[in-house]
Amino acid sequence: MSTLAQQLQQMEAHQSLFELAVRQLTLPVCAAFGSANAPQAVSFANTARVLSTKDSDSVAKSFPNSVKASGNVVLAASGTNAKAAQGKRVAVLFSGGPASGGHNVVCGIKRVLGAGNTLLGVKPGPKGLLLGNLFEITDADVDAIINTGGFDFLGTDRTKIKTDEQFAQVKATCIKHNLDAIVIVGGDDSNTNAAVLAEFLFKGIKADGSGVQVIGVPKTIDGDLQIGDLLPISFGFDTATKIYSEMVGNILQDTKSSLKYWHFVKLMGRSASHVTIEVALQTKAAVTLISEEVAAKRQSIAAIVDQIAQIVVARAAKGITHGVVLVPEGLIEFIPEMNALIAELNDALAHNAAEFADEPQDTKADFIQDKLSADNARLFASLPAYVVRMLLADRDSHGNLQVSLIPTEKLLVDMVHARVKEINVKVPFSAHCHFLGYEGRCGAPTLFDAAYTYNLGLTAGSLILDGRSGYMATVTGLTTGGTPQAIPLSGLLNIERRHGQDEFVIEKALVKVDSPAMQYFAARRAEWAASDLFASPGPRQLWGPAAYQQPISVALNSKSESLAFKIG
Ligand code: FBP
Repeated sequence: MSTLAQQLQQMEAHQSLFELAVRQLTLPVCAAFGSANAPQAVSFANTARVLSTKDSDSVAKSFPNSVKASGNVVLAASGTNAKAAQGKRVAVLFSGGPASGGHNVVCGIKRVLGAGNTLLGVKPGPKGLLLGNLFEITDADVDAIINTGGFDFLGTDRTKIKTDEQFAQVKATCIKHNLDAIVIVGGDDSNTNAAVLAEFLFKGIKADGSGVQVIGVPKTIDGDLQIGDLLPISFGFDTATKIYSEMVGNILQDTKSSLKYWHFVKLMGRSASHVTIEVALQTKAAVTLISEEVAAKRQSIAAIVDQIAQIVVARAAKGITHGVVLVPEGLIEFIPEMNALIAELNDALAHNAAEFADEPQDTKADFIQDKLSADNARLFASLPAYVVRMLLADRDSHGNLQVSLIPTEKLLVDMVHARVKEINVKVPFSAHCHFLGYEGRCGAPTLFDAAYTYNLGLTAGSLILDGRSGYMATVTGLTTGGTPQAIPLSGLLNIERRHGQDEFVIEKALVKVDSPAMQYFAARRAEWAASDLFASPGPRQLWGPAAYQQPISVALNSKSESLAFKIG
């Protein structure tokens, strides 16, 4: 019999009671893979669906090998692959921000490759591929990481592979490790990277003239990698939004208990408001802002602030002096006047970089304000110092404003406070700010993400054993058992102007203001604002009646009959 101290020490290093239990969870697999305990590789055949974008002709010229091989046709599993390749050496890497379920992608690939092939992990992310930092993943690794994390097993980074030198480094890594295939687990930009690499590595890489296959896997908590029914959602979104919803639900419970606070909660998600609308649908908070709607209605900051203040005042008249306001991370950039200001600021900072750098700290704002047009200068001057500071901060490696650093929630609190007092000085308004982001990206996956990612891994591994390259693995029919499919990456590429030049990119999917999820939300929000109808979704469940839930926005948008998902 061990002492409590000994038992506690045994729980260190990922051996908590929870982690021990989730490792034992058997994950359902699509019928195509056969039994859950010994999934088999599937082969793929063309479907009738051909993908195209406005730039398909240019894509065909720049990605000739990929387009010729796939014809931009979607593939679907066509049965067990009796001729699955053997002896393949496959590398897998994570790219971009972390998302729950990444470990299960690795586990799915490893299980379907079986003992006849080798899986190598790349650390960390695309940078690890350039450095040639690879190691062999074992069955014991799979047993340790399944249903846990996070991306901590391999780490991740945001290196964009674009220069000739970087392509040469990738080629050298492929040769050094005798790779046959690479799986890139990432978002829209990382899957664009996968498309570019697939074309570059298509042939002539190895001594016998053959190439290295590249397969993408769709991840991002932002939910902005969606392709209709072919890809209703990226993995990681469900876990992140369920974690945020639990926290917002807890805050809502607190508001109705302490009866005196408004909480302004900014939610991660970069530009798109998918995360925010999902948390709104889960929790029914009093006020939720959707960036895409703000842009569509061309709302000014003053209009947004007035809208919130009127709700605060109306609730106070009914004796409700508390509530929650959900704010999407990227809101600032969608407010037309702020967007115009940011665009002019970006130009002014770029054109006056040297003088701006030499300017003393306390006159930098005045210096740049003088370079702005009258309207933008007026708006800039009206902003509080903490927002101005972030607007003038260094841009990220892609030249973008770091929106997550801008305390939009604090700006709204200050402005709403002032507006409420203008409307009725007697209305109490005491507020707290929160930013929910990093705490949702690496929690143990929900059952939806755990099962989805495991099946995405089985699909990605099967595509490799079927000799495919230049596809993104997907699993469709998530409420009817699941079907492994493959989306030709070249069929998704558009040309966009980025950093002053034309680039092939996979378009970010923003919230559609006429989508079923948005329509449902718009039909309910007045009632959620008028009285406390909130729900507390509670912690995510891996067993029991609440475990089998897909995201509400996904269920609405895909016209599901219930929230339940069904794989297998
Ligand atoms: P990905 O699109 O790469 O999955 O990143 C998602 C995200 O979590 C965004 O929601 C957020 O704006 C950003 O990453 C934060 O980036 P970082 O991890 O570099 O701080």
